[in-house]
Amino acid sequence: MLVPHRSLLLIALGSNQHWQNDGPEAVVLKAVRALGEKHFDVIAESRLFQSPSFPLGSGADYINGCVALTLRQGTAIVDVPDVLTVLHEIEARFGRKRGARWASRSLDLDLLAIDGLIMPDGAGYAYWRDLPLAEQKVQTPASLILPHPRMQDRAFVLVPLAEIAPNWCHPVSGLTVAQMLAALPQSDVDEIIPIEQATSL
Ligand code: A4P
Ligand code: MG
Repeated sequence: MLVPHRSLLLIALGSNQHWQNDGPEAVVLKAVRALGEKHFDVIAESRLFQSPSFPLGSGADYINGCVALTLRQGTAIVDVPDVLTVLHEIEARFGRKRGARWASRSLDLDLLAIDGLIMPDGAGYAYWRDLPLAEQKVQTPASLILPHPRMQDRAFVLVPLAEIAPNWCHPVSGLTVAQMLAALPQSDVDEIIPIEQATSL
């Protein structure tokens, strides 16, 4: 499937490991620059936030942020799966090694949404969204799932996303980002601290 003309891409960034001389905050900032280098125009950037790793005790605190992108004119990206290929290339440049699900990582780039696209289809999306927690730890999708099947569950995604796209509407639930965030337990949201207020890593 072709990336629809002028579509808005929402990306979540996360890091909880150093890469070379850079800590998680510098890695995320450099990754935003890398996204804007060639294939994408960066339309909006959230602040960065610090939070405990999920599941609790699975590693060091994370730095998270979100960006909104559009495809740059003339980019070689044409098909939707090409977007994920480019994100994986950028992750690899910053030392990402794929280990166990939710293992610590120097850079995670999740494609949250491309406009209101649902991929592979309604049933395929619902399978990944409804996967029990124990299965989520061991099963990994082989192809692109859109919207990202866990975005509605994650305060570390929705808090930064609400800064740049509060009115984006989930094509399956019909909820906006602001509504998904309001549906989370306050205790989850309270753990997501803007880095200027957090103790340094
Ligand atoms: N894949 C399919 N659809 C997508 C999509 N929309 N975006 C495939 C990105 N990737 C997608 O992803 C596993 C496979 O899913 C890939 O091969 C890709 O082709 P991954 O990035 O290797 O695995 P992951 O990051 O461990 O899984 P996932 O589902 O992205 O998990 P999360 O929710 O990102 O969890 N705690 C805090 N505080 N902050 C964090 O950022 N991140 C995680 C990772 C755990 N705990 C965290 C944080
Ligand atoms: Mg990921």
